[in-house]
Amino acid sequence: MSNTTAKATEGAENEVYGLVIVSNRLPVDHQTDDDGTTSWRTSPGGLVTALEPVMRENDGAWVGWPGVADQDIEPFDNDGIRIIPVRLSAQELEEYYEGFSNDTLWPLYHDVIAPPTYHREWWESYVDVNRRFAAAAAEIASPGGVVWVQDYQLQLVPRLLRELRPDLVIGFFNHIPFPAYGIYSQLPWRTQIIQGLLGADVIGFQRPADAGNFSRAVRRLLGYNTHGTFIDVPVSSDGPDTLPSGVAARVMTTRRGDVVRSVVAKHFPISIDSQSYEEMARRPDIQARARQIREDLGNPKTIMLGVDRLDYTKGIGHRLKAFGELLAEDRISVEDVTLVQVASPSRERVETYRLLRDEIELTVGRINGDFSTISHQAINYLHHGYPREEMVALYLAADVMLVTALRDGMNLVAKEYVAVRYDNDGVLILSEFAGASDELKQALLINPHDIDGLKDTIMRAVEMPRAERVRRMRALRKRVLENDVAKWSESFLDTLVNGSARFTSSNVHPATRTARGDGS
Ligand code: GDG
Repeated sequence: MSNTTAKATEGAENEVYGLVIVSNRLPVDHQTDDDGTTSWRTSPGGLVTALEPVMRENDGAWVGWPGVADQDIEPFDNDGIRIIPVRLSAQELEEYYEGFSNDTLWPLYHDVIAPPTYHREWWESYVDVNRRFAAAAAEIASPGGVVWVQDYQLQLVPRLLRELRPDLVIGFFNHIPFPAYGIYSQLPWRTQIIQGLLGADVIGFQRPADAGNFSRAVRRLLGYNTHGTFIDVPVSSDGPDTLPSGVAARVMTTRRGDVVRSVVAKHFPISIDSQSYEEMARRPDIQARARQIREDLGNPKTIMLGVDRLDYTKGIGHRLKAFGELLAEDRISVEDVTLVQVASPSRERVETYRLLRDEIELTVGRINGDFSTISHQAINYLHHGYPREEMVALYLAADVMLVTALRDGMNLVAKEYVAVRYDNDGVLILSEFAGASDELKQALLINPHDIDGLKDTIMRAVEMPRAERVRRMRALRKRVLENDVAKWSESFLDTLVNGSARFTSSNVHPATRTARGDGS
């Protein structure tokens, strides 16, 4: 990141930072020990894994909610990252987070797999909380600094932040899909959300299709011109003198003479810290644990594995149905094949998630009741969160990895499985509705709604000759090792900081040219 300066000013009161990440949840968890002392521990999860290395390198600050309600917590340092907590009340958590984020936006953006709930109070809370996050970022970003806002909980922040600090360079990344207009248009606040996002200079999505859906929504709702990945956002200011200074302006004059901010809406597929997964997999203690897992499962010929947050988007029910039918039809037996399903607890205060848990556990109970023997269990169902070491041991032990999402922004589990398999063995079954399928073409791609197709693919995976497994896994590994999370963030930040190839000496607006100081 060439243009980013870290910590422009030192001092407790008015520290400012050249790179600020803003996300709903901070990458730390509050811990209370037995003796009552409290401390912070870095929390696991896709986004944290993704951004931690970039933050350390750039000595940046992270704005977000610390995970405890109704508490004012002072900024502090954690593992080389400055942490800026934003206070949320218990009621805001209910309305802004569990309500609008997880029960309105989440189901809507995942193609209404579950019905979204629309409540005006939830929306009002979403606006209030987004305003607070924007104010917190505005306070600590250095002049002309870079602010990178994460995910669907904070879609109004880019515009609110631009209003407060027009000098900033603002990026936004959407970790979940962006739906087609026919679905998106249900949202009563569809125009406000689009306008909120357009406050950013670069809006990143997981897949080209997501970026396309967003640009179409902008055309339909606001009538702005789009050209490929560029969107012309009219500048409402009165003239060059009132335009903000700094590279953030990105203002240009179109051929028709309109003065516009050129916003990029493009795919930047997220990834993982691939090397660290491989390194962990090579550790003798983790390999011993993987052997132990196989033994504890009764040394089956094939271990199949699913790892998901217990979420209705992940298609856990579909995979259980396929597995149960294969057992019922005697195409597989519990002596030969066992399924380990890690379903980590998630959003347990949202009703849809409680119902999903009941449904999944009923299905698991039925399949185990019908097919397990004293010595062999059909499904090992684990409703826990595990340390990363245990996850890696499970990936190493698994002959077949099942990713059957009905809709998923990317799915990092698929990439983690591939990164771990330095032995070039193992078969990945991957839903074409997960963003990862755009890149991981050598996986066995499936449509999870097609249960017969899924069953045939499971059989193909179970019976796949070693030579084919190795050929496929080699190709998958090349992809995941080359395109890791460092490359993802570099490519996003590079587009954000250095702008796009669209600016030429003839179309850059004079105010932007002066601010850049490069005459180009
Ligand atoms: C969202 C989007 C997108 C799960 N259980 C445990 C555990 N995990 C880890 C996995 C993986 C992460 O959580 C889950 O990431 P996913 O990508 O699979 O899914 P979401 O949580 O839905 O994430 C998704 C992602 O954002 C990033 O942009 O890919 O599409 O929905 O890293 O390993 N980790 C540990 N114990 C567990 O029990 N340690």
